[in-house]
Amino acid sequence: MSTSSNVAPNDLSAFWMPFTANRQFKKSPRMFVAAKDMHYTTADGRQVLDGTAGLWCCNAGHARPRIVEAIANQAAELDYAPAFQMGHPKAFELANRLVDLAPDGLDHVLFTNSGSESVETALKVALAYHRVKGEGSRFRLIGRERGYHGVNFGGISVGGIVTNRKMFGTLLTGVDHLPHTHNLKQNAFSRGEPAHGLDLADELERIVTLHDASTIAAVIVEPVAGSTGVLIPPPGYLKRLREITKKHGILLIFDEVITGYGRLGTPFGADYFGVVPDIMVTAKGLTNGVIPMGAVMVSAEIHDAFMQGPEHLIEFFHGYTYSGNPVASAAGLATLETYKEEGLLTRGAELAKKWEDALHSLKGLPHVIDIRNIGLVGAIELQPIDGSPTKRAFSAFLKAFEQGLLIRTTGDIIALSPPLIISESQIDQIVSTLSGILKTLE
Ligand code: PXG
Repeated sequence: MSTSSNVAPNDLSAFWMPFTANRQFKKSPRMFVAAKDMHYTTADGRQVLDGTAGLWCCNAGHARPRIVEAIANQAAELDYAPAFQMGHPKAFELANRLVDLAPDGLDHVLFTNSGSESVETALKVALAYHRVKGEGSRFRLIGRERGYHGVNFGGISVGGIVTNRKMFGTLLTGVDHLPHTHNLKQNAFSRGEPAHGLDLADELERIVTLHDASTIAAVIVEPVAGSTGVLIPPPGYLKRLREITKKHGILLIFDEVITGYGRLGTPFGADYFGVVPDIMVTAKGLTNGVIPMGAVMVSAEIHDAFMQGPEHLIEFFHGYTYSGNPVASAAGLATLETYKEEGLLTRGAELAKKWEDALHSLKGLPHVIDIRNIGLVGAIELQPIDGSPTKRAFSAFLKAFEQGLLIRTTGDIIALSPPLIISESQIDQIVSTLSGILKTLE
């Protein structure tokens, strides 16, 4: 039985695990076998409080009845319908619901199966849009240092995490990067948006001057960079990117794979920051992480630019076998219903102050060099062990798991993003567990 706690290492060899130290893991595996609401159950029967909503995706918590039921019913009723040249009602219904939820101006939806595919879709829409408008010279894509946009070639090209890029050759050509906004010197221990760094948005003007606006198709950023350790922009930063892109006819893409579906206490990061992009990339929380699905929302202007020419011709040569898959669509509809019924897309705003105070109470503990928070996202940055970066935070991860708490670490940063159903006492539990661990770390 591969679900027991004492699985022999040989049983684990076939699965080459993603973003995992495979040999280390397989020597001492950590297995979840069940989940309900705020907790996982381990193979040896322990309860583990989910401090990360899985991987930033189970925003409504685990095994929520409406979602479970919707998936089962849909699989029995219509398991699959061809995605090309055929349709089924739930994909259209879900697209309509998403347009209702998205900021005004984002009126059409393309479905994918992951954040990575949503990113590729958005980049391709942006390039093709300029071309159908007769501006095919706009081929450049601008990302940001420390950005994470999934693992496919477009995403790692505009992304800015060196370990994800350096093994893979020339990537996409014609890509440039904005500087990241992380500034420990001036902004450490900021509560919410940090004060310094607005001028970093003006770097976009420098990039436009360097390449000329007529060569640039789009700028893609995460409203809050998640994977790279919760980097929160200073006030006005995203507004300024919006102004500059608009001025130069460049599309602005928000990658909301993490910030979407309530994570910041608003439906989307665009709502939190009051900035509407031309394209919004989502996934994860769309189906509560239960069934893989992504959705890319685009403006009517972009969509309508493609709807020219003879009506019998395909307007955009892109899509996936599983775009708008019936079971995924049913999961998405049930997830949105659950969010609505329980007010989860704004619950993060109600808890934000409690969350902020709880996290910042860890200031002053050993090795803690920064604490960041926004909505229901948090990060605790640790001083790396000299010569052994990542070890200190990873050992915090292992200790937390032993003590019944799931956290995420990236480099020497602990990232937290609990399900939006978390209670105040569970927030206290996260912080007191971490407090104990930080005091004992090497
Ligand atoms: N964009 C952003 C902003 C993401 O955070 C992706 C795209 C890619 O999504 P897929 O579904 O293809 O993985 C992501 C994914 C972490 C962590 O712990 C973050 C992600 C995935 C796994 C772990 O920070 N983000």
